Amino acid sequence: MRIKLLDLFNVTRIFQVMTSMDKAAIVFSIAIALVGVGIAAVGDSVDYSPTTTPSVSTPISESETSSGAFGAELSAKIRAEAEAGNSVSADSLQDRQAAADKAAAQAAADAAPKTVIVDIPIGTAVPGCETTNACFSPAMVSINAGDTVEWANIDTAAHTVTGGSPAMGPSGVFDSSLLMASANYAFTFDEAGSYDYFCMVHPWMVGSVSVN
Ligand SMILES: [Cu+2]
Repeated sequence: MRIKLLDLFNVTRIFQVMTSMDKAAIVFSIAIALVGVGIAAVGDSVDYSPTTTPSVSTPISESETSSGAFGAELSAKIRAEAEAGNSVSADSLQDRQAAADKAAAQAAADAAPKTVIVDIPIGTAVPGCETTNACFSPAMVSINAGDTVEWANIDTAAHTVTGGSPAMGPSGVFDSSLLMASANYAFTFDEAGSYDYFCMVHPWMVGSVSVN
């Protein structure tokens, strides 16, 4: 079928070429073309019948047919996956490596001791900040054991950062003593727990550190 269509195409081509030829040459060419089609037709039956004959003359059992079909389908699928996989896996390997690096960096950053800054804001020397729990900023911080909290006195007045509470007094765990304007005080919390603190000069100033 394909051959015949091809031949018809060839014949058309031949006619196109023949437009510049004389009448005798045209007749001769048509004869050649028809002979060509005839040979092709014979060739078609000769060439293509043997390929269909063996499948009919040598019966293949159903299991063989299905397993053969399945095997071919499977190998085609594997080949397709391998071909697709080669280009994809290179990219996905890079992606996975990048993700692993990022996760490792994040884990290292999480594991590494951090320093959290807490400001002692301007104006805290007079009452008022306690109404919004803003005498330390932030007034409550959550850290991991081993992390450090660093208080920065950005006020113009002197303050203290003293473990404990105005009601209970100093806990003795940490105490900055008098922290002048623009001075800092840092304390590293090595043990988990909840640590309240206050300013001994201005007892309305309270804050807390939660250590995990
Ligand atoms: Cu104070």
